[in-house]
Amino acid sequence: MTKPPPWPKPKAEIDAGTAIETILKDGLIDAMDEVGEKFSAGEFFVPEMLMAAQAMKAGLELLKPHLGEGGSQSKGTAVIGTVKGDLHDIGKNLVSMMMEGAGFEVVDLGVDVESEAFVKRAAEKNADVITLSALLTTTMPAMESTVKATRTIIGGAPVPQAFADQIGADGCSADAPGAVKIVKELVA
Ligand code: B12
Repeated sequence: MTKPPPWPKPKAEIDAGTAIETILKDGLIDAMDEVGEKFSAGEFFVPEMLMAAQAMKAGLELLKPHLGEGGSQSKGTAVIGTVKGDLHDIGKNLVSMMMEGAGFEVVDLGVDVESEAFVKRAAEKNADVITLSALLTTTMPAMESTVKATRTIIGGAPVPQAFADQIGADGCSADAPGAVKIVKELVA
């Protein structure tokens, strides 16, 4: 039987006082990268990736209480999820945990999430940001459709283009025909 790799032991490292970032990076994330490399090389298959995922999830649960930086007042609300067609959730969960730790309220929609669901939940929760995760090159286009679904154009008598640029709006117009023109361009 081949010798098992030196699996990271987060509990022992936490108890030993190792920096949380070190445990996360050198222990968990680097180990996962190795799993990915072995999968690419045809040495590991989906069951091995699943086992690694379970180990990583267990490790992250141990690290979770140590990921915060305090503050009881909510700094804002984020809707998070993994895009349609994609089942990877470890990175998304980590982002979620760290954002919670940093004081944000996080609404986690899980994996395989439709663009419309992000937009709907963001509206319901009056969210400040939508946070999309994708691990497959084939699911990256699903990010674009969500971003497109959340395009914002602004206008009104006092509103200049410079303000749209400043706040990251997708377009700005001084009049209604201009609004229609921009919307047409955005949905084209
Ligand atoms: C574990 C794993 C799985 C597990 C997932 C379990 C789970 N619950 O997540 C399982 C076994 C289910 C799986 C399945 C598949 N997988 Co997979 N998987 C992996 C693996 C080994 C690790 C991913 C991981 O969790 N990394 C650890 C986390 C912490 O890192 P991360 O996700 O990158 O997240 C970090 C950053 O990206 C970032 N981040 C993540 N999300 C977000 C969001 C925002 C907004 C921001 C700002 C940042 C951010 O922050 C995170 C923390 O630093 C990777 C290889 C790799 N090293 O990435 C392959 C990998 C992603 N999988 C791959 C493949 C091909 C598949 C399958 C198609 C295999 C198959 N033939 O069935 C299926 C697809 C299933 C599907 N429809 O989704 C390929 C993707 C290739 C590609 N370029 O598209 C990879 C790269 C493996 C490889 N080398 O070929 N997989």
